[in-house]
Amino acid sequence: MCIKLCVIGLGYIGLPTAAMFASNGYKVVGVDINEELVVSLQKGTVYANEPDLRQLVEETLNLGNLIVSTICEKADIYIITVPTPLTIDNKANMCYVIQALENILPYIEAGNTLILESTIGVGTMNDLVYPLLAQAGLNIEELYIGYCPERVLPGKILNELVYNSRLIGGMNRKSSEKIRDIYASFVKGELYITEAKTAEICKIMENVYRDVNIALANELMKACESLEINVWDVITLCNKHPRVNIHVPGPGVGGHCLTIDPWFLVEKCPSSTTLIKRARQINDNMPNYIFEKIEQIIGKQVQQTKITLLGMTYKANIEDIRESPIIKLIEQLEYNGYEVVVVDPYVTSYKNIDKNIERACTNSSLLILAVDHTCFKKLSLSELGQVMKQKNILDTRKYWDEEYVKTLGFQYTLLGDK
Ligand code: SAJ
Repeated sequence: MCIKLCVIGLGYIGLPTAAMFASNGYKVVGVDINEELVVSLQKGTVYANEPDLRQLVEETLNLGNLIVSTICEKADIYIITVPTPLTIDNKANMCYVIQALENILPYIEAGNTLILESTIGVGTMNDLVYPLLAQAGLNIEELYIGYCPERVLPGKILNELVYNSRLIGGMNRKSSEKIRDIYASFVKGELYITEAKTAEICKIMENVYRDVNIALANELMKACESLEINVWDVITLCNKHPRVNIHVPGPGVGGHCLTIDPWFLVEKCPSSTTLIKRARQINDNMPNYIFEKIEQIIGKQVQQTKITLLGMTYKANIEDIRESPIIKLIEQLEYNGYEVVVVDPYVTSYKNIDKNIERACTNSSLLILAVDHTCFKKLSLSELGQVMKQKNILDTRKYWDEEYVKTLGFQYTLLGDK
């Protein structure tokens, strides 16, 4: 008989996870509170732009191995993949996790497995999940419970779901082993068993590591600007050292992970996380730094000044705009009276978007490479330069070749250069 699995939360992680289990022998019910999303999935419409995801979801829906609903059902395994946002004062907001647990409570019974994948603060399994189940009258010793954080990179989700290693922090050994066997149905990476608390802090630290390193790259970039050194050369040369890996500076850090997870640790251990907090602040301030650079380039001439941005997603080649630093930059420019037009083929509905690149550049005083989408390589800068009011370019990602852009008659400013 087929094992039934219920995935609560059909977002960036939940939908691919549900489809993956559904194509590997499980009968999966995907549950989401968003009725519009569920109805469109039921009709077979998949909006996700993640490579190969649409096809996998369509296949599993058509075969009936995946069904979607707004209501939880009785199952053998429950997996929670809901968002864990921040409160206004940068604390972990567990309301969706609690809501998901409450939805499961009427159905879960002895012998079932409960897995939490959402990023959570250290101690959440012990202090929130187990007590909530116990208070509902369940004997948690008769369940298999564990924390198994996702680790996949947007843009490569399906591939990384299969090939990345995973951590499994079970409530006890038998829970961890049970959960390991469940993921082994499609994961080809290693499945490491550890304590729930260890898995919780590992998940957060992986993103902290990246955030702090990006802040370091952004600090180096500012230092290089003031010392009139090209930061991109510095990074390339430093990274020739076998144990150095300086990250990439840019207009800021976005997405639902690096901007949020570090705060979960700061909340728990404020006195020992000053570096982590400072890194967050440095990265959060980058749109402001770019704004000041823009004013240096065009000289605070706000009246009827149009600025064109290439890209507004939180990183290259994806459609996700959550916590994008470019949105903060757009807002700051508009607040200061600039006319801002954005070209981003991955984004359809945002007030500043213009699909027509030539119209977006017409009369513009500055073209900013904000997100390094590969598709911008096809643009004809020489044609765009002809319709611009002033031929200024600000490149925040070392996207173009300086010499080439200058031969087209542009004033070229590279972030992190002399
Ligand atoms: N960025 C830089 N410089 C860099 C690297 C990234 O400015 O050198 C910026 C990006 O432009 C973007 C932000 O940082 O705005 C975050 O991008 P990312 O590619 O570092 O990470 P995410 O948020 O897309 O995904 C991360 C991943 N974590 C790690 O690589 C440690 C992913 O594996 C996690 O599953 C995901 O967070 C998550 O859900 O936690």
